[in-house]
Amino acid sequence: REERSQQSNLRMLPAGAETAAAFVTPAAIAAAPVRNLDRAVHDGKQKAALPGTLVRSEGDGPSGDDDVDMAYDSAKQVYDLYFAEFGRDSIDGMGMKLIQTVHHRRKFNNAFWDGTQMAYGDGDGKIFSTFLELSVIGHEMSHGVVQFSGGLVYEGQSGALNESFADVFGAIVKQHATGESVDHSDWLIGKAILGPDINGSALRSMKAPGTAYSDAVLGQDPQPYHMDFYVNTTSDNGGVHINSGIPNHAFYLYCQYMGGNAWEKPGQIWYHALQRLNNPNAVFHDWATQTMESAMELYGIGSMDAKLLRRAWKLVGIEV
Ligand code: ASN
Ligand code: ZN
Repeated sequence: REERSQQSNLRMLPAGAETAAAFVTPAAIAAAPVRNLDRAVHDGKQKAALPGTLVRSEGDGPSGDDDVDMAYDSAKQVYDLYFAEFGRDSIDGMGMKLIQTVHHRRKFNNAFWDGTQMAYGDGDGKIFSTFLELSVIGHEMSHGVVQFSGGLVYEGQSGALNESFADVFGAIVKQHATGESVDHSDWLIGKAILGPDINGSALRSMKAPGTAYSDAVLGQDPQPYHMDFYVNTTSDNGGVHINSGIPNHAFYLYCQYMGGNAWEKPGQIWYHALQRLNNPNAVFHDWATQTMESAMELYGIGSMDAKLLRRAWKLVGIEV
C-alpha cells in the first residue's frame, strides 16, 4: 500500500521531478534523523539525591556556575558528534533528554552514568580536582549509548569492552570538538582532572596504557596494552577499568595506521560494530571479530582498511 501511494505521488509530479534534488522521498524523510537536543543540568548541592535542583534547561543562558555551564556546553559537543557523524539522535537514538547533575555528593571522587542520567562529583581537591572535562563527559554519555545499543555486561571482558567503548568515544568527542586529527591528539582520558597530590597527567592513556600516572596514593596506572599483561582480578568488577587498556590501545593503533580523523573510518567501524554486536556477554575476541566484520561490510572484504584492523588487533595479542 505504501509503495503504491508513493508511486502515484511520483506520477503526479512534473516530468523530471523524480530526479530533482529538491524532491525528498517519504523513505528519505523516514530515514533522516531529526535533531532533538534537549539538555537539563541540575545542582546536586553536594547531596546524594538525584537529579537535584534544576538550574539550566535547553535554551537557557549561562548559569554563572562554571561546572553547570561546562556540563551544558559539553553535552552539546557529545550530542553533535553522535548526530553529525553517526546519525544518532541522543543517547537512545530517539531524542532522549540529556540529564546531568554536577556537585554530586561531598568531595566525591567519581563521575558516572546511572542508567538514566550523568552525575559528577567535585573531587576532594587532593586526588581529583574536577570531573568536568570533555573526554569524561563523553565517556559517561557513551555508557548510555552502550546501554541503548544492546548493552555490555559490566564485568570481566564484556565490562572492559563497555569501558573501552566509553573511552574511545570520549576521545573521539574531544578530537571532534577541536577538529583534531589522530596524529595530533594526546589520546588522554581525563586530562588535568587529577588533583595536586597526584603525580600524573590523566586518568588513562590510550596511546600508552599504564603510563597515565605513577603515584604514592594511586600507585602505578594498572592498564595493560597487550593480552600478555591481561590482569585477572576480582576488584573493579573484574578489572573493567584496567583491561580496557587493551581494546583502547587497539583502537589507537588502528587510528595511527589509518591517519585522518578518528570519527571517520575507525569510529564508524567501532560504532557499527556496537550496533551489530547483539551479545551483552561478548569477550575481547568476539568484539575484535565484530569490528573486522564491520570493516569488511563498510569498506570491503579485501580492503586495506580491514587488513590494517586485523594487524592492530594482532599487535595487542588478539588474532582475528
Ligand atoms: N567513572 C566510572 C566510569 O564511568 C564510574 C564507574 O566505575 N562506573 O567508568
Ligand atoms: Zn566508565
